[in-house]
Amino acid sequence: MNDIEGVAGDGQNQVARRTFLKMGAIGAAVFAAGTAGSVVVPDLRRRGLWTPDGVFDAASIAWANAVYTEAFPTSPLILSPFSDELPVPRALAPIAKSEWSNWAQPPGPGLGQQSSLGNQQHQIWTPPGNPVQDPIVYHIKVQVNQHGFTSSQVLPIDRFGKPTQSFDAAGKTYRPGTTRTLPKSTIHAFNGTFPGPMINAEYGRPVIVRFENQLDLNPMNLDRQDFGAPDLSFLTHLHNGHTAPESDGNPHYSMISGPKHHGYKPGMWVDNMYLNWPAGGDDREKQSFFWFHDHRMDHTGSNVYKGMVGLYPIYDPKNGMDMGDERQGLRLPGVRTNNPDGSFDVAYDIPLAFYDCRLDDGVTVHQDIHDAQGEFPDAHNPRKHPEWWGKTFYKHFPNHGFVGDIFTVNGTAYPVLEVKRRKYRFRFLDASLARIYEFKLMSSTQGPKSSVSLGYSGNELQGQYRIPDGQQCMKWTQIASDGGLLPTPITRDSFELWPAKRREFVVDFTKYQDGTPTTKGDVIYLTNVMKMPDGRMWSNSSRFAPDPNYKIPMLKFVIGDNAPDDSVMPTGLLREMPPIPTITQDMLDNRMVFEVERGSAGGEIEWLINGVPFDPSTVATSLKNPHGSTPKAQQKMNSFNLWEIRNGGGGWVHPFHLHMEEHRTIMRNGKRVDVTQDPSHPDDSGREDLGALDPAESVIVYRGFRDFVGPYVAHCHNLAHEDHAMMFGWEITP
Ligand SMILES: [Cu+2]
Repeated sequence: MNDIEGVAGDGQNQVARRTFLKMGAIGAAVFAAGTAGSVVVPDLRRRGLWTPDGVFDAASIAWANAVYTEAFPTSPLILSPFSDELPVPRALAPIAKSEWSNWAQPPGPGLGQQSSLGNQQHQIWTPPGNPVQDPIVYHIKVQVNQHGFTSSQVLPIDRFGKPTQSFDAAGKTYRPGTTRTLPKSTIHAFNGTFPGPMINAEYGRPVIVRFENQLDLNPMNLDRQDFGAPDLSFLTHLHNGHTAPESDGNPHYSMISGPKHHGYKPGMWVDNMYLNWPAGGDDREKQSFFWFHDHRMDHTGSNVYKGMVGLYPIYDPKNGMDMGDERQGLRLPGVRTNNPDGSFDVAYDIPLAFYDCRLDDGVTVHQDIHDAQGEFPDAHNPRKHPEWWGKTFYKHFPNHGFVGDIFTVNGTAYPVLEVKRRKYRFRFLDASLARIYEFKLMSSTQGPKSSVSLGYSGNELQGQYRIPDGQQCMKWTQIASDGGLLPTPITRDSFELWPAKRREFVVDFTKYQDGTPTTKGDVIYLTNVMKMPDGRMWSNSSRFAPDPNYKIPMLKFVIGDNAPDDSVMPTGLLREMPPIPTITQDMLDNRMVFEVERGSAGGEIEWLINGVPFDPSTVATSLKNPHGSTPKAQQKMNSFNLWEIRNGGGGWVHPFHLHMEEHRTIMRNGKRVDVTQDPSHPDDSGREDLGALDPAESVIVYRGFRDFVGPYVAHCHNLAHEDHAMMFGWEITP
């Protein structure tokens, strides 16, 4: 890789082989980054974690660990939960050809037409077998704006739940017990909204999204606070589209090709081509729900938390199978309206994006090693920021990750949705940095009580409200996971939702699980029963040490009027799975092996894969497989292989995401799960792009590498881990 600006062949970064051998595991990490002339190097050096000969300075590590004592504020208590309506997204309108064809640089298939940099080209413009037609063009501007999570009054509280003082931007201090209106939080977001726009896509109809960086414009002169990529660059990943590298928004690509930078800077644009074409042209590889989010190296977490989230349901019109029309095909809930602008909306088919946040209390010191290293100099950290009271708080901690104490759905805290008495389809997305949820449908006679009023304090306040008398009243019918429709539906009492995962369910609001009909005015709570006090993992869930008192209502459904319903509760085949070949011992022995672990180096590089932090300039190397070889993470185009992902740590969970194609889980913890299911992971039966790894678990997945060539990544989707280099590069070769 000799095309990284300014770092190629930099002899200063070379580590003497002798030194490397003495250094052991930590040294290996340094060595790998150093010899590759990685662009990571200057960053580490800037942070005081790198010395010229590539050896860590012990004192700097100790210092780094000391400042990583994570202190988070307690958000003010929302006094009137379940009064704001759930925002139900509407489809974004495309740009008419008469308009985009007059752009100074319209989208096109030619060399230099893929971005404003003029050095990129779409690998595929028209998918094989598709009619040659213009893609549908959307224009999404990455903008500064502001967002409110609630319209309710709030009561500022401390970590013990006691009323406490609060502040405002003008420097005023308010006495404990004073209720307040929350200021809006500054967001960096797609078209300036959180969540961002929803694109309703269809297989067979390619889409171009022109993402244009306008983050330098700040017409309202909003205070950007002290998180988000400091250089205002972005990189959008459609998670998990079957997408060419130049449109995939991954840092292994962006650092060595295209922008040759962390992302696209203000003033730049990039046309991401979403072919809406299944891997290998195989209908069995079709998916149903993507989302797009920022993927800028080192700041993915802070950019996503600052609002860069968009929704992308994808429908399958072939034979009317899953086209948003409940009278056709699988007859899943959905009533479709075709809009004059070419977009379409589907009623009774609702995406739900989950996101947890913390709001500044004005007394928690903002500290983060990056503050001392030149990021956000205007914040003058470490210090308190009473002027930011009530706005989103985030610091770029590598340690336990980040969990919020206010839970939101589609950008609103504790919303309410009136539903008709009929079936609905819900598309769940965990857009949180680290939080894992476990959802049940519950009824409650006495309704939500604030955790403060129930006597809780500290981490037990997370989620703010509980339903002490909550009882499960309905079951879920799961129809899809990350990889699209499951082979057959799964009936569940509860389900887990890990970061970046999607799962889809049909809920019948006409009756309870015991068969009793619902009546108008009945209330059902979407309830989180997984307690996760920090980014490490859950402390209590249905699978491990259930806490019957932890029942956090997140969304209130109110049963409304009857409505026509032509949908059918699915029972049989949804979608045939693509075939898996006979797995031979030889294939297993030759697999690639990647182990995610918490390294001993601490500080900025404690999260490692195969002993090394992410180096965007090169591909990873497998650990030694049973065959005795250590292959490079390179695959020939149109090949298939087995990859093992191991969680090397006992006390952590990692949602591990593989870009590009959906995989099938073949083995979990040494047992075949394609033959006999693991009850802890029932949807291992479908296809996924994110392996949920419990502590010390391992999975062996079967993957395809079709249709495109070039660099991709795989990484932990706990975004604090990802931003601390728990990622590796891999590539598809011609
Ligand atoms: Cu992780």
